[in-house]
Amino acid sequence: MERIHESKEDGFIECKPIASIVTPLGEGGIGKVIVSGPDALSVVNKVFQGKGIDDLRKAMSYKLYYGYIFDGGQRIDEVIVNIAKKGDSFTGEDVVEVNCHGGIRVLMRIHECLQFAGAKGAAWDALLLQSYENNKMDFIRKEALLEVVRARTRFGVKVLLDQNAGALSEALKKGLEIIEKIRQALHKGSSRHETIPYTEQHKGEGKSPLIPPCKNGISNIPPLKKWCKGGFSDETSVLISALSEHIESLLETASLGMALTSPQVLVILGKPNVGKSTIINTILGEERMIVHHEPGTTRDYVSELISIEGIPFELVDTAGMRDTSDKLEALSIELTLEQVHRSDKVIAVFDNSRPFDQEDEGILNTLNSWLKTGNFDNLSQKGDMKAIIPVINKCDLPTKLNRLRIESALQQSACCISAVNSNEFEELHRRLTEEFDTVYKPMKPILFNRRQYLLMTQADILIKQDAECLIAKGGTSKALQIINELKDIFTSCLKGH
Ligand SMILES: Nc1nc2c(ncn2[C@@H]2O[C@H](COP(=O)(O)OP(=O)(O)O)[C@@H](O)[C@H]2O)c(=O)[nH]1
Ligand SMILES: [Mg+2]
Repeated sequence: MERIHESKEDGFIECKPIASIVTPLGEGGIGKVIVSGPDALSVVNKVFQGKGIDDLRKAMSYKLYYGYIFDGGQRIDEVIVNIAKKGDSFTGEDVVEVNCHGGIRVLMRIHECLQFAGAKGAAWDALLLQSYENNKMDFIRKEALLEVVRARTRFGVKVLLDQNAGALSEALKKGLEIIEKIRQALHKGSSRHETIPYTEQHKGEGKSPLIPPCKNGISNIPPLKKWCKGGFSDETSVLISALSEHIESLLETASLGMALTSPQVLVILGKPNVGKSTIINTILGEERMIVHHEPGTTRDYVSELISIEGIPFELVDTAGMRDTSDKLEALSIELTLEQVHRSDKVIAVFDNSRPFDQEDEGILNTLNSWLKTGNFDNLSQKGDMKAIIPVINKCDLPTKLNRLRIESALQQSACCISAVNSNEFEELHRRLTEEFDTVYKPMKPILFNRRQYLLMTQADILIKQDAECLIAKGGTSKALQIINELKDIFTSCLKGH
């Protein structure tokens, strides 16, 4: 938080309120500066002359006050001031909203005046931090609000507003409740001493029908529900199984959540003249790119943000790829490769009206090298064959292309389209969004950033690695340690530390 603690000469510490411009700096009817902190009312009072109120410190919450902001004797702007006292405000501090005219100059001048009057200038998200520090908003809700303002699609806004309203926070709290119940069940179990520890019971036999032998990795451990059913149906097993399923269901939401907050880079690749720019124009629904019948028209790459089923994509058109001695074209090809390497998905385009040739072969080779350098982070399809969508364009013209050659190289069927006639794009859209669960129920918890995803992955690994220690009676101290670790992970996710 930007709140500054300053030492006075007598050692007394004071806290400056923060002043943040919360509307964009640009032309607009209205601009807003928010002052928030213990002395917010007295700071604004120094520069505000109101009609019908001589001292802003006497102002009441939820009331609007009309007046002017003055800098010395000079009138800066006509404003309406809105007050929310500590307890009523979203930051948990006294808040004064100064609503002035929009435009860079007026806003900046008022912001400067407020700083001169004793506020500390800060970016608008410092207000969220203040709100979080005063327990008005948990960390997840703060993260969600920051993403709401950056959201690219209506669907993104809907999902993120739900997370801001507490959908994910509640799911994490539910996880913490289950963890607490496991702790209680473990205590009960350990006081009864009713069964022999797993390690003794199955020592050396390695053929327990219920629990596989202890492993360091998670790979050999089947999903918990499978081996909890078989006989270990005591309370602890059931609760651990419930927690594991809860974590798994949260992890399943991460690819959608992260795609909503950071647009997927979608590169369109193909030899010159296959119709890449035409495909993009059709997807965009307007003639925004240069389409030319001479091969190699797109010299540089052009990118556009688009929404398909509410998922934002950065769609990148590239220069056609082929061997060339032309310096400019060679540079374009280099740029194309750069784009391919930063992409999450690639639409590989081939021309139905021309036979498969060396240039098409070059495209397949580029895709192969991309697959090899792919970033295997488990989350996106990046570096996965499924991240490549083969498209055969110009299907309105007689077929000369060997389609099977492409389909067998890319191990999947191709989408056949005709970009000039805007035909058969539904299948392409379906392929682009099939990895995301776009059927969304209101207030569904969604993991929407890498921090949350990594923490839940950590919890998933921990519970799967050590589940048998949790279930085995007698291993209680180790079990409690695991429970504490799980609690720490969930708490960090919720509270951000
Ligand atoms: N018949 C036919 N022509 C197409 C189709 N798609 C693109 N074209 C034409 O192919 C030429 C090259 O298209 P363009 O999009 O510039 O190709 P790029 O070099 O891959 O970007 C243009 O004359 C387009 O009108 C299609 O589906 N059918
Ligand atoms: Mg082009």
